[in-house]
Amino acid sequence: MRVFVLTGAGISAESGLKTFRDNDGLWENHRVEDVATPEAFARNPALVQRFYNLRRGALADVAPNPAHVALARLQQALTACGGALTLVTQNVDNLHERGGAADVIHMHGELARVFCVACGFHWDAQCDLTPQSQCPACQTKGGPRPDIVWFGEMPYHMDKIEAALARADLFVSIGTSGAVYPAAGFVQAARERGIQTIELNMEPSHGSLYFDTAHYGPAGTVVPIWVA
Ligand code: BJW
Repeated sequence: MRVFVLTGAGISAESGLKTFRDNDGLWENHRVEDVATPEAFARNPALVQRFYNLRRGALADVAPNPAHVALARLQQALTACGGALTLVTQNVDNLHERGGAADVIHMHGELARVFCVACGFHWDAQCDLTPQSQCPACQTKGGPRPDIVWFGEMPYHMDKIEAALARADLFVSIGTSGAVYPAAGFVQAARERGIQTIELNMEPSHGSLYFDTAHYGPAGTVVPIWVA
């Protein structure tokens, strides 16, 4: 059995990380769309760096919840009997890894990583970034930026994701609103291949029509029940 799991911000909500489109969807009166774009970074790098510095720092104060742990256990169980669970996340946190999952595919990047726009060097973020931060590889000041896929940029690992989706026997979407492409289109691609599709979310997502089965409720409850 080859299971393809797509996760979004809802799986980390019970760990204490805010989702994007709940409540007012604002960060210090800025819409996510206004701080998570290349244009925002060009316009106000200090603001964008601060947004990501704060979120990176917040990772130390949160822990994986039962949904992260249940998925990791399912991955281990499937691997042990010759199957596979490909875990693709839109999340930039590291809670899947800390919950025990392996080979997590971060299609929208990672808070704990940085890259240099001048030379393309990628590295682990050891400290906060400022517009004066210097690249350790090419020494360019202001080159380092969060290793995050912003609106209008190409998500990471698309070839690997499409190959895993093409091989899957089951597609499961957890904690995502289905508002952001290309991830929002994965369920339709799965259906076109005739594989079963399951949604686990707090509420019906934008793509809810495309799921064969759905279980609605908090991920920390619904995911362990589905895995059991
Ligand atoms: C719970 C819960 C609990 C709550 N338990 N559940 C017009 C039409 C189509 C596409 C476009 C268009 N105009 C522009 C585009 C493209 C654009 C896009 O999709 N825009 C839309 C807004 C329309 N996409 C892009 O630009 C992407 N790149 C791209 O398309 O490149 C071209 C390409 C072409 C062909 C192939 C491939 C590529 C890049 C998208 C980058 C997204 N970046 C962000 C921010 C960066 C990360 C960060 O700073 O953290 O990524 S946006 C933000 O949304 C973040 C998320 O990963 C992403 C998805 O959000 P998610 O995870 O679904 O969160 P929410 O808040 O929306 O939903 C949470 C859900 O959980 C809700 O349903 C809750 O009910 C639920 N929930 N608590 C279970 N306890």
